[in-house]
Amino acid sequence: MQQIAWLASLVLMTLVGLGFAFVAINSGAREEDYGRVVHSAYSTRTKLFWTLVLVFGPVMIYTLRDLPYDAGHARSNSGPVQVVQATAYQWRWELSRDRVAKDQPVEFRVTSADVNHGFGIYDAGMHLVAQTQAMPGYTNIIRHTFRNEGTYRILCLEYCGIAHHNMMAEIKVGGL
Ligand SMILES: [Cu+2]
Repeated sequence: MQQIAWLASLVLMTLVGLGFAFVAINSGAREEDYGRVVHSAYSTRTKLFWTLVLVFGPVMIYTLRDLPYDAGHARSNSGPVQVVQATAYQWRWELSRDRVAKDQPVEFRVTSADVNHGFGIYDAGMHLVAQTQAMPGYTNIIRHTFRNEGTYRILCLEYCGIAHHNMMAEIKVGGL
């Protein structure tokens, strides 16, 4: 996915660069019939606008479906929701429970007692499975259904001071 995003950015940056180069090279030329140029520029602009709407509208709707916020909600029929209250401190996590069952939705209610932190859940292979921000005065909710047993780690994703790297907690997923 990162690779695709990078390639797409590269192609688009090249196109923008070529556009600038085209304008720079042709900036010396004088156009007599200004009205004709205005007309064709406006019609190009209209076409470009609708092309962008038609291309990026569906892309936006398609990619928004990947947002995790409501994922557990939609599947909450697959079992009772297990609630984990998570509070961030400089520099530790406080979890209301450290064991949850697999294949049942877990609702993490994440907040902070001091500064902003990032709440990231990693699997045994250190792949990020879900994340949200831990903010003082707010409770951010993420729902995640663990499909694999094992020990997951919670790491802070936002630099929060000198011992930021020590902010680690474990949560065990298995049969309860
Ligand atoms: Cu941190």
